[in-house]
Amino acid sequence: MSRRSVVVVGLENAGKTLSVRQLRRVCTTSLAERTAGPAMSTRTRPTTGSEIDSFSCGGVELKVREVGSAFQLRWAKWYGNADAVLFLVDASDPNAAAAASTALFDLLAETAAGPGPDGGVAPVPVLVLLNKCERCPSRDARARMRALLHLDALQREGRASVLDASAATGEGFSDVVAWVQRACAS
Ligand SMILES: Nc1nc2c(ncn2[C@@H]2O[C@H](COP(=O)(O)OP(=O)(O)OP(=O)(O)O)[C@@H](O)[C@H]2O)c(=O)[nH]1
Ligand SMILES: [Mg+2]
Repeated sequence: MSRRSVVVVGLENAGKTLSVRQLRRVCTTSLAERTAGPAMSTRTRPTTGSEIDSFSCGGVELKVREVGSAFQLRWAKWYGNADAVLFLVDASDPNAAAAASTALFDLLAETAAGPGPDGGVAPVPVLVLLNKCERCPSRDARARMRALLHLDALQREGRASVLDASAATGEGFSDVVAWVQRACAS
């Protein structure tokens, strides 16, 4: 089975750990099992450093590494070996949007730089996950968050993909898995 590596980054409390749990759940169980089985626990602990989980997903062995915001200045260290990067945003917290936007633009500068004398990493596909979307059900709230993060322009320019999701309810995660599989297939 081929192996692929996914890196999950984002500000503190954005939902990185729960998203990895949800990703594993969608990859390793059927919809019928998820519907009939017990709800997934949403309790997490803050991650110190980085955490790795491995599971198979559509015939590929995925190694998923969460890297906490405390390591933000060193995130690029992990992009070089990644096939895909998920950037998690707490879409229900507009107060965190400015910091998230800065972190996202730094990330995109690093992931798009390509190898070169000035030390970039190979280009890697980036998915911005607007998490906790069940907390901001209104179209206006979602549009405001997209605007604060300049996501429409980033999508238009092909610099990042964007999906709404909720790691708590699982909403949007089949699309997340489909995106990861596409990114890892290329
Ligand atoms: N309502 C809601 N809560 C969520 C969602 N995703 C995560 N949470 C909650 O947000 C809190 C933080 O989630 P984590 O997954 O630990 O976030 P994290 O980004 O890994 O946090 P750090 O590792 O501390 O940086 C927990 O209480 C989760 O249950 C979501 O989609 N909706
Ligand atoms: Mg965590």
